[in-house]
Amino acid sequence: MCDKRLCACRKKAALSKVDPGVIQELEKNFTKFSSTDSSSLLKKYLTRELFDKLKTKKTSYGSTLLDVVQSGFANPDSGVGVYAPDPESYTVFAELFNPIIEDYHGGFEADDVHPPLDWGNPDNLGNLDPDGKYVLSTRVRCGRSLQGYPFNPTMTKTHYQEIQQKVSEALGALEDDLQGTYYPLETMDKKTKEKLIEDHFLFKEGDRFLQAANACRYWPSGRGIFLNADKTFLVWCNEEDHMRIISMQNGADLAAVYGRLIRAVREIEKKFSFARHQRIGFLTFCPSNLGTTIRASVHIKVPRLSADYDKFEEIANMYNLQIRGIHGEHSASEKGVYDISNKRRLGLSENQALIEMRDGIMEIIKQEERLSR
Ligand code: ADP
Ligand code: DAR
Repeated sequence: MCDKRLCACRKKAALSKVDPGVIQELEKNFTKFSSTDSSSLLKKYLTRELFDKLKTKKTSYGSTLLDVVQSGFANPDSGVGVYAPDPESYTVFAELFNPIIEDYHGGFEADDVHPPLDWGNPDNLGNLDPDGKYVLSTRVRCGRSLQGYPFNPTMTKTHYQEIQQKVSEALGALEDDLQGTYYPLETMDKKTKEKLIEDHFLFKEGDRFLQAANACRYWPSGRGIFLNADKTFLVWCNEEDHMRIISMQNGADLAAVYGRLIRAVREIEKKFSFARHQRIGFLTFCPSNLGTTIRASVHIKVPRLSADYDKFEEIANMYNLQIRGIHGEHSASEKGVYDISNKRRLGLSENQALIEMRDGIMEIIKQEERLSR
């Protein structure tokens, strides 16, 4: 992707100064943000001193501090508040990203190094709820960025279309239970789209955090979803990340879901070079997904435990679990069903992340059972 001409452009971009208009926009928004209540990690770590230090920096892709913080400035209710506009921004703006990364991933310090990829043996994870009393469905996903491409705010329409072409071509060669069809969002009818979103297969549209991060330009061009016949293996193209590789099915057979994801990634990685940093692992648009990029979740019915939400959250925090609503991030629970998943993705292996999720879910089930006696 990075031909000589492009590399020369990038070198020039890195040496050029940040546009005065960008600095003016940054100053205006920082002043407003400074007097706005927010519990985001951006609010916690972007001091005036650090802001002054970073506002004149630029990556070779041309990304500035504005590209990093604009979503968090516009959405004070963000949890994290920053995104990486390109792979290099994790280095150029490290003084802001590193404390946020350490805080989010539970102590991954600036001199820590993410461990090598280790899937482990999925068979060891078993079925979390063989009697089907609590777990409705299980999903394990990871993110992958194609080497040589920037991330959303810095991508051109051609980038989106090129990535879609490469991804759909590679997925079209998958066989057996991974065989399926790629559906570009551009040609998907509204009814099909709404049904896929309602049934938890397709990503939601109009996420205000992504919109404010300039992650939805040219929408829906270059975006789409790959589905196998059973809808147990899916790949999202160019939503938040270049690829989200997803395995999911009804029930609690974590071993089967995780085993399918491993098989799929091992097939897909034969076709691409993924962006991976020697210290922070696989690179993603959001720092909350770095490292393993793994989110392993269950949709679980825990009406008794969730009745005391503080206790519910306390147990989740004890096991490094994150509670989401039924339609994922920033959504509400329905009929006592929650999306519970591992929170940490960086500083531990894929295998360790799955074990951490399994142990946490088993404790949640144990607590719900205790309350039902
Ligand atoms: P991610 O960042 O992993 O994509 P989101 O929170 O955006 O997660 O959720 C994406 C979609 O996946 C949502 O529709 C959500 O309901 C669905 N989902 C997540 N976990 C499960 C699960 N265990 N079973 C069924 N659907 C799930
Ligand atoms: N909404 C942003 C992102 C948080 C992590 N979730 C992602 N990347 N989907 C926030 O700062 O809350």
